[in-house]
Amino acid sequence: MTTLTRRTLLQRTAASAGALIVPSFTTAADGQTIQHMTIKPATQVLFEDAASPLWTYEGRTPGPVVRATKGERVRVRFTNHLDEPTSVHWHGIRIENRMDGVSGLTQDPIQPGESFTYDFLAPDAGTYWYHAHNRSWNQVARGLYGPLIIDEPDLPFPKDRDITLILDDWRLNHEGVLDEESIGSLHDWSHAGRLGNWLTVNGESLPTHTLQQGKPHRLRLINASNARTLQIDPTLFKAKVLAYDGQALPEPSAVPGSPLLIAPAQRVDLLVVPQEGFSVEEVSGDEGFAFLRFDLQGDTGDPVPVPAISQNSILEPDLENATLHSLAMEGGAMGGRVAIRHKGQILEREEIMATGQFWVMNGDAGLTDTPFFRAKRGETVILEVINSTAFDHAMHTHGHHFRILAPNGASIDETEIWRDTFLIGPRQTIRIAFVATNPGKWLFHCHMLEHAAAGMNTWFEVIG
Ligand SMILES: [Cu+2]
Repeated sequence: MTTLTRRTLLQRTAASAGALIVPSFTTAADGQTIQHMTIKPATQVLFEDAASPLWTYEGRTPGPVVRATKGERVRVRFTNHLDEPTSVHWHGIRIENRMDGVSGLTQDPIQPGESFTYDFLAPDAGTYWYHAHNRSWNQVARGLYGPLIIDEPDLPFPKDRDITLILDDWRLNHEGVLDEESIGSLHDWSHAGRLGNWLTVNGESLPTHTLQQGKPHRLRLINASNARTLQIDPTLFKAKVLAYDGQALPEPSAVPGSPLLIAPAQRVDLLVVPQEGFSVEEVSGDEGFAFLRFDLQGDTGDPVPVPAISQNSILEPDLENATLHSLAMEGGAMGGRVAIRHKGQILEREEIMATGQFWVMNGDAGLTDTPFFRAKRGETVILEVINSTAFDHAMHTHGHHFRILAPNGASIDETEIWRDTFLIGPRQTIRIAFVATNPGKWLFHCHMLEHAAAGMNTWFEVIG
C-alpha cells in the first residue's frame, strides 16, 4: 500500500471541470433577517468519485458565503446536529467579544441539539471567514468553515468579477477519502501540524472557472488549511495584491516576491486582468501542483479601469507610548528539553503524551486562569514573539489587526500592511503593534490548529 502524494493523486485524476459555486446568501441590510445554518455530517467528493464523510455547515464544505455590506448587521443562527459541542468564530473581523465564538473563553459551546445566534455589526469591509472554534483541529479538518465577505458600500468590483476562492489542504487516505484515523495524531501535534496531500478550491477538485478577458477581477484567496502554508507565484499570471487579511492596500501593489506565502487562516485579495487563460500552482513541492484553472471568455474590448478599494480605518499604534509584552514560544519536536506547565502543574513525560501538550508560551501550555496581559482600551500594545521552536507558526490575534514592526524574513514589506495572522519562522523574533480597541477576552494563538491544541494558546484582556 503506497502513501498517496499530491503527485500520485494528480496522476490518478482526470481533470474535472467543477463549477466554482459556493451557495451564497446575503444578509438583509436592516439586520431583521436571521439566516439559519445546520451543522451536520454529510458526504462530499473531494477526489475523483470517492465520497468523504465530512462535517458541514448546511450539508457542504465550505459552508454558504455569509455576505453583508460594511456597517450592516449580520445574524446567523446555527443549530448543532453533531455529536459533539461546537462554536463558530468569525475570523479577522473586529466584532463584539461575546460574538467571537471561542468555546470556553467568550461563550459556552453549542451543545448537540442546541442553537446559538451570532449577531454583530460588520465594522470593516474585506475578506474574512468563519470556522469552528471548539476542538478546531478536529472540526476544521472535517470541513467546518466558510467565507465571510463584507462588501465596500460602493461595490468596487461587480459581483461577476469578485471571486471567492477558499483553499483547503486535505489529508486523504489511499482510497482518496478523508483520512479520519490520523486526525488527532500526536506526531502532527508535536511537529508541523496536519499536512495534507490534496488541495480543493471551494470544496472542488481541480476546478476550472471562467474570467472575462481584459477585465479587472478580484480573487479573494482564503487559506482554510489546518496547518499548510500555501505557496503560490502570482507573478506567473501578472497579479497584483489588493488586500492582506481583509485590509485593502492604498493601491494595488506588485507581488513583492515569489513565492507568496499564505499561512493558515491568512487571506490575500489579488487583482488579475487576464489576457490569456492560466493555472494557479502550489509551488512548495519539488514541482508545481496546479490546483485551479482559469479560462477566458469575451474579448478585450475597451480597457476597464481598475476600481479603487476604500480602506477601513484602523487606529495607528502609538509606538512612543506603547506597552511591551514578550512571549517566548518553546517546545515541540526538536525543541530540546522544555518544562511544560499545564493547568498550573509541570507535566511529567507520560503526562505530556497523555495530554498532548507539547508547546509552551511563556512556560504554559494552553489557557491559563489569568491573561497573558491586560491592556486598557486605547493603549498601544507591542507584542514581541520569540520563536525558539524548530517550526513555523501562524500567530493570530482575535479582535484586532496589527502592524508588523520587525521583518519576518518574508519578502513582503509587512510594515505597510495590516494583518490578523502572521507567519513566524524557526528562531525568529517578531514584534507586532496594535491599539487595544476592543474590550473583552481575546485569544492569541497559533493557527496551525494542532499546535493550538497542543498548547500554543493564550489570551489577553482589553479593559474599559
Ligand atoms: Cu504553530
